[in-house]
Amino acid sequence: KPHNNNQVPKFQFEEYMKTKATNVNKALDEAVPLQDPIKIHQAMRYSLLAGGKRVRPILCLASCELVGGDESLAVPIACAVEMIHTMSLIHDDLPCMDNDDLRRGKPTSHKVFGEETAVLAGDALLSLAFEHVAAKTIGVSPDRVVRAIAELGSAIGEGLVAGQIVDICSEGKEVNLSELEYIHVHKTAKLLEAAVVGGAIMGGGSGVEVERVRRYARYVGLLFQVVDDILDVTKTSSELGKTAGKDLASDKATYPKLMGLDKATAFAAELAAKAKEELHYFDAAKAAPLFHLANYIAHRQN
Ligand code: GRG
Repeated sequence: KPHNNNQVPKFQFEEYMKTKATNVNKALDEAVPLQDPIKIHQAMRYSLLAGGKRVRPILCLASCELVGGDESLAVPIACAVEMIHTMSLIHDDLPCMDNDDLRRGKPTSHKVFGEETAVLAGDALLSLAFEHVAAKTIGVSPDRVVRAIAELGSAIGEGLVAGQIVDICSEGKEVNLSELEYIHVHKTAKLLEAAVVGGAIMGGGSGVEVERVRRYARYVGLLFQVVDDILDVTKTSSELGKTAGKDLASDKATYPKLMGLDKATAFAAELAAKAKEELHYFDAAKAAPLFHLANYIAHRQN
C-alpha cells in the first residue's frame, strides 16, 4: 500500500463529520414534521433536534459506504438509531429514573413539557423509529430491511432495557468490573453495534463484512463508555454541567474508579487499537471514516 502522502489524499475528518451531521439533521427534521397533535410533535422535535453529536447515525452512514452502499440507503436507519438514542435519554432523565434537569445543555423534556408528555414523546420516537425504517428505506431488498430491523429490536430489548434494569438493580451495591462491563455493553455498545451493522446491511455488505464491522462496533461501543467514564474524572468541575457534577459526587461505579485512571486510559487505547485492527480487512481509503471515528471516540472531549 502506498505510504506517500502525495498519493494518499489526507482524510478531512472534521469536514466529513460536519457534512454527515448536516445530512442527518436535515433528515431528522423532515422525519418529524410539526403536525397535529402539536404538543407531542413539539416534544419529539425538542429532544431530537437538540444538538447531540450524532455519533451513532454517522457511524451508520460510514458503515454503509464502507461496504459500497450509497449513503441514501442508510439514512432512514441512521435516523431511527438517533430516535431510539434520544428516546432512551428522555426516559433516562425522568424523575422515576435519573431525575435530571439538563440534557444536551437544555432543560430535560419533562421539565419543559411535563412528565406525561415526556413519556409519550419517548414512546412515539420509539415506534416512529421502526415505522421510519420500514416505510422510508428505498432501494434495499426486503430481507435486508427485515434483518436490519431485527438488529434495532435486539439493541433495545436485549440492550438498552437490559442494561438499564441491571444498572438500576445495582444501585447502592458494590459493582465489580464484569458487572460494570455488562451495564456498559448493554446500555451503550449494543445500540452503536446496531447502528454500524444496520448501515452495513442496508449498504449491501456480505456476511463477512457485516461480522467484521460488528466486531469493530463492539470495541468502539465499549470504548465510548470507558472514555465517558474517564471524562467524568478528568474534566474540571467548571467544565462539567450540573448533571455530570452529580455523577461525580455519587458512588456510581466507573472504569477509573474500579481500575484506576492509568489502567482505564490504557484499556481505552487497547479498545481503539482493536477496533481499528478489524478495519484492516477493508480497503484503507474506504475504511478511513470508521478509522478516524474510532480515534475521535477515543480522544473526544465531550
Ligand atoms: C429503549 C425502550 C427503551 C427504554 C430506555 C432509559 C433506558 C431504557 C436506557 C438508558 C440508556 C442510556 C441513557 C444510556 C447511556 C447512553 C449514552 C452513552 C449517552 C450519551 O451519548 P452521547 O454522548 O450523547 O452520544 P449525545 O447528546 O451527543 O447524543
